[in-house]
Amino acid sequence: MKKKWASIVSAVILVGILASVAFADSPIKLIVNGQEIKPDVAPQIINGRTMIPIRWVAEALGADVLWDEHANAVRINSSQCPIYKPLSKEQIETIIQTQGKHKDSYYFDGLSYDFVNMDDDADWEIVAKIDGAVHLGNFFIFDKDSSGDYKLITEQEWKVEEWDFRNPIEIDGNKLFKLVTRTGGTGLDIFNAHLVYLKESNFLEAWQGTLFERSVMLSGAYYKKVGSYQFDAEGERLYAWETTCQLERDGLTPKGEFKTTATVYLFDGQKFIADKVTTKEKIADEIPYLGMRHIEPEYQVRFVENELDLLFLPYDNARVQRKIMPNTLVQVNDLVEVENECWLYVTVPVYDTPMNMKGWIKESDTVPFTKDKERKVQSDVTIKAGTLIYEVWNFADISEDLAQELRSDTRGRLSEKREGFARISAPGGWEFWVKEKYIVFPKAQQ
Ligand SMILES: [Ca+2]
Repeated sequence: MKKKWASIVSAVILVGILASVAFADSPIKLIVNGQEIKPDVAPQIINGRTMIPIRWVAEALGADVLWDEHANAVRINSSQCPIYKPLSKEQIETIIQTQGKHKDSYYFDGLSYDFVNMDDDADWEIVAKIDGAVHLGNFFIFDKDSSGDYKLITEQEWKVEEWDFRNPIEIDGNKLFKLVTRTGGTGLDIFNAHLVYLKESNFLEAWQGTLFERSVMLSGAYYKKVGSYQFDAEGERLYAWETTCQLERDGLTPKGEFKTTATVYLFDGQKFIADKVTTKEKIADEIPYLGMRHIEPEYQVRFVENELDLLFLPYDNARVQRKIMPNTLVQVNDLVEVENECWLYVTVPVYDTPMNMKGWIKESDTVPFTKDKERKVQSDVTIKAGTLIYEVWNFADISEDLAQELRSDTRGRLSEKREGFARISAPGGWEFWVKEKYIVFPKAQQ
């Protein structure tokens, strides 16, 4: 196996300072926000430029560093920039009042905001949302213009229930972010997923689909719709499906047949458009009948003991997303019955890129996560901050001189055990050894 961690350590950033030769003999200090950081590889001056191991800087700033093998790239992800908070809540309220459509009528008690770099320029945008009531809210994005002022580039009448700025989907050079909005009214409740992005300061929506919809508006015509989607980064395709069922008078109990539709979308450079040919001919052949009955799962996690394929859709021979490694604990998002077989829509721990981490597996290929399974878990285990770790690849190279304290709680896969030590494969291809007794295993509920 390739020493992936070595690539990370050797990935460096250039500090735009022409270092003086006079300092070359004494070690170069790395100070982040006033605190000295001691990286495993000391900063060095090479050709008059100061080179610093990037992991140490990025993690000190609260970001995750990932080694993306497919793209041959180092990815640094941060949901927020802890040092970059250029505006206070009051200042953001003022900007919203000045530029928003509704001026003084915003409910600022429900305001939350973040600074996110949604595109590829140097500036961080402000994303803000106001939770007004169950179905009411506002969503804003402000972009920094050339004079340094924040300018409103979109305002949506959206009640944003959930936003994820940490795991963008990259397509055609755009970073797509997922938002979940909630709309409805008396007797109607709808959750929609939106994939949005910024391009040249324009706010664009690449796709929108239903995640959940319940209608108890018209007597005798109650229904529930449950949907989801899956993204195929390699094929630049989006698979979406929706199941509708009628409900009894109690507005909860399903009755009658379930109707499921699946659609394939292709990215046309701006948005996802339904690929009618593929959908009609290919999917119709692939999924002659995909009647999914949704069941409320009685558990939140399941244990996968043997290697398993994570599939795009809940049927045998569906496209494979990735492999699930043995002894992995998976998060259960959904449970459906397809042709008398139970399928789970799960999230699996990943260590390469935060993509294609959701998919379908059969419930019968998993077992309940019980107390006796706790110590069998290989993915994920946690190593607590302050634990001594040894950042070497070979067990034989471990020495007390190399011991260093782990800087933050780290999750990873327990890949190998040797003489009381364990090798942990952490996100970003980062490998280190730790004494086995310091491994924190997940706890079973039962
Ligand atoms: Ca930006």
